[in-house]
This record gives sequence, C-alpha cells and structure tokens, in this order.
Amino acid sequence: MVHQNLIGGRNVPASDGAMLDVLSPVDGSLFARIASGTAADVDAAVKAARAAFEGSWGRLTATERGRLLMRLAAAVEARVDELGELESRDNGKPLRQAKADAVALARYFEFYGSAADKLHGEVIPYLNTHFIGVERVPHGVTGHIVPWNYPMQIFGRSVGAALAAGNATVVKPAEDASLTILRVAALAREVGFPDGAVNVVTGLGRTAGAALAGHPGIDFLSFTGSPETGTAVQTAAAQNHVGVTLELGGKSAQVVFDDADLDRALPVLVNAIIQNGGQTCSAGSRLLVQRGIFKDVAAAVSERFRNLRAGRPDAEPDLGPMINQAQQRRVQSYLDRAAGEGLTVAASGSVAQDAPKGGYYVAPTFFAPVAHESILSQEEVFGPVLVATPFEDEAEAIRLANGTPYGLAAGVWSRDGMRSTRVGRAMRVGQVFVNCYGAGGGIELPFGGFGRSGHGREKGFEGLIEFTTTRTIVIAHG
Ligand code: TXE
Repeated sequence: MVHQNLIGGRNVPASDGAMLDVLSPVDGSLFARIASGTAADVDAAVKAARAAFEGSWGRLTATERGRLLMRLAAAVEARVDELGELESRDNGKPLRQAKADAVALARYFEFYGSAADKLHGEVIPYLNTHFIGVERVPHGVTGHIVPWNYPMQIFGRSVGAALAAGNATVVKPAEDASLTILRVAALAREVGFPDGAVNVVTGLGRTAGAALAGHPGIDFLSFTGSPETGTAVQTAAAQNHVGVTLELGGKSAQVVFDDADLDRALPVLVNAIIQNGGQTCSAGSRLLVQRGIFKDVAAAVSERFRNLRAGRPDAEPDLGPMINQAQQRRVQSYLDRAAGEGLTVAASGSVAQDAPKGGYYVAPTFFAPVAHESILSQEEVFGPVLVATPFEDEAEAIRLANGTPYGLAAGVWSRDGMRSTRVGRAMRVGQVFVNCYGAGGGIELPFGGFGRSGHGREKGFEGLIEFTTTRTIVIAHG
C-alpha cells in the first residue's frame, strides 16, 4: 500500500517522488510505503494551512469547530478496530493497547471539541472610561512533530487542542508510524473539516521534520520526542521567534514506602514499565523502595518479570516488539553497558517462541539493587528495563526521585496520607500519582515536564490554552 502526503485536502506525492519503506516491527516485513516529504512539501503544506486559516477554517465559530471535532471523535470511535489493527501492524504494539490508543484519540477530540467554545477571555476593570477586554486567539499555523510511540494519542492531544483553538495545522508523523495519522487526517476531511485545516507531510526527521521546525510560516510548534531533537527543534524555532511545547520523555520514579499496599502496587509497578514495551515517555522506569521491604518487593517484582513474554501483537503478549531495529539495538546496548558496569540482573522475561524471527523483540529485564548513579538509573532506555534502588527515609526518597535531569512523572505508594501528600508535593515533575499510576489515559490532566523532560503543557484545558495567545483590546468610551 502506498500513502501520499495530505496537503490542502489532496493526496500528493513528495515533490521529488521519493518514498520510504514501512517495515512492520512484528516481523520486519515491508508492508507499505510512504512519501518521503521534502522542504518543498512542507512549504506547500504551510501555505495550504495559512490559506485555510485566513479562509474557510478561520471563519468558523468556536462552536462550529467544536462540532467538527465531535464528529471526528464519533468517526474515530466507529473505527477503533480498524485503527487499532493498522497501528498494531505499523507500530507493533499489542492489539489491545493499539485499540485503547484509538479510544483515547476519540476522547481527545471529544474533550477538545466540547471545550472549543468554553475557552473565554477576560475583562479587566482598569479605568472607568475604558473597556478593556482580553481575548484568546489562535497562534495561526501550528506545526506538530509527532513521535512513534503513541502516534494517535499524541496527534489527538496536540492537533485536537490546536484545532479547537482555531489554528490550522501541519503534522509531521514519525517515519516509523505515520499510517494511523494519515488515516485520521483523511477522516477529518470526510467529516467536513475544510481543506488545509489538517495537513500531513510524512518523511524523515532530518528533512521534513527539520523543514517544518524551521519554516518561517509556522507560528507555534509542538514537539514530542528525544531531548536532542527537541533542542534542534527549539533552536530552529528560535530563528523565527516562535514558541514551542517540548515533551521529551523521562526517568520517572515509583517511590514505595514500607507501609504501601503491595498487593495493589505490584501489578501497577510492573505494568508502568511494561506497557508499550517501555516505550512510554512517562514509563515508571525506576523503582525506589524503602530498605526494610526492598528484598520482598524485589522478589515479588522478579517473579512477575520471569513470567513476562514479548511476542506478536495479535497474540496479546505482555509486550510487543520495539518500534524498529535501531530501538532494539539501543535497548540492547543499555543492557550491554549494564553488564559492563556489573549490575545485577534480578530477573528476565522472555521472547515468545512463536515471535517472528525478523521482528524487533526484546526480553524484559529487571535489575536490583542498582546504584542511583548508574547509567540505567539516570538515562532513558525507552524499553522494558526496570531498575530498583533502596532508600532509608523520606528525605532520601525525595532526593533520589528528583535526582535525574528529567522530571515528567512520579508515583508514591504509602498508606500514610500525610506522608504521601508531602512526598508527592516535593516531586519536581508534571504529574504525580499516589497509590496509582496513570489515570486512565489522562486526557483531561495537564501533562508535561521539568528540566530535560521539556516545557509547556499538553492535555487538559492547559493544553488548549497553549495553542492560543491573547489580544488585549482597550476601548475608550468616555
Ligand atoms: O526520537 P526523535 P527517536 C526518546 C527515546 C528514544 C529516543 C530516540 O528515549 O529512544 O528518543 O527516538 C522527528 N527536526 N523518545 O530517534 O529523533 C522524527 O522524524 C525535526 C521519547 O525516534 O526525537 C519524529 O517524528 N524533527 C519520546 C520525532 O522527531 C525531527 C518519544 C521524534 O524523533 C528531527 C520518542 C529534526 N532534526 C522518542 N529529527 C517521548 N517523549 O515520548 C527527528 N525528527
């Protein structure tokens, strides 16, 4: 199957006709081709978005934009199976997770659709002789550079919010996971979005992505991906003096105190790193456990890890393959470096025997105990690798939890409400979960990081505000 760019409502090939092969991570087979977008394609997409913003899309009321998003939500909801199957093949995630992503996508459109006409400005009572209003206005044309780990959810949270706020959008999906985004953009046309409101240019980061980040016609950028590419995107955006939201992953801690309800915690602690094969920005990749229960918790987590299987997505394994060979090698290189550091493997899962040989499977691995300074405690592996480190007391727990350059999410497990609240509020992260982790997708909950995890917020009402700016109007009336 061959997929083209979507520019100004038309499916068009790359300006130079170049294509990229799409390999399925399930078995490494070639199963589709996408346009390898060029700077000229990005330029055409930005122009199409500008024309929509200044034309039919820009003329719609907030209520009308919201209705279109609600229709898109319904269209996605009616195609959860189709989208889930496509994502599972393209991305390798277990079918159930892929379908859950499609459900979340529909929820993002529903949330932002219903919020579109509820974002109001303010009136400032400054002078009795003047009326002063502050209106919330869209930036204009927004660029969205999307990674491969949750293509639908990240498209939903950023493009959904941008459209609700009235922006016209240009999207650059990850080269390894473009297909569901192309499908959803086509659905947007079908439900009545004007041509040019949603444009998609597929292709490589260093060409299409870089062209979008540096395009002078872009008024605001949203990027989710690695810190290194985030720096490149922000540097490019700075040349045009435009704002950027960056979500750059994390090294999130799960802090387990000796009074925690372990029956409740254990399945969540394991799932927090295994979901999506550990390729989740907010993966709970560090387990900090109070010393008195460290051995017991490590033993219980080990037992669960030994039973974990990586396998083909349609068999509903615990985890599917990594997204591509580079990611599989990256995870393997971390395991090799850990072995070089002499870290102790507490337990490993396995790759299912019927997992296709050409797929990018990795066995989950649990290391315990691991020093806080170790490479596996400090760097984002983005794979099914969990480390556990003991701590003595509350102060040390806080120091270790906040002791990486990242700051995206944290979990705190304790039956002592005052302690868990105190520790939760000391976390330098964008989201803290107490006696739980990940609140049902978190569509309504502001999400983003501190430090190396990035800046700006997506999701929830905060995410909608990010895609607007203000215009203050001062009217003298005597
Ligand atoms: O990321 P990139 P990669 C982390 C994770 C992973 C690592 C590398 O640790 O192992 O990053 O993954 C586009 N200008 N995360 O290499 O390069 C690219 O095409 C503009 C965490 O895939 O950041 C894709 O669309 N765009 C993360 C997107 O950027 C460029 C999710 C992300 O790719 C570009 C993914 C450039 N110069 C990876 N170069 C999270 N926060 O969840 C690439 N891109």
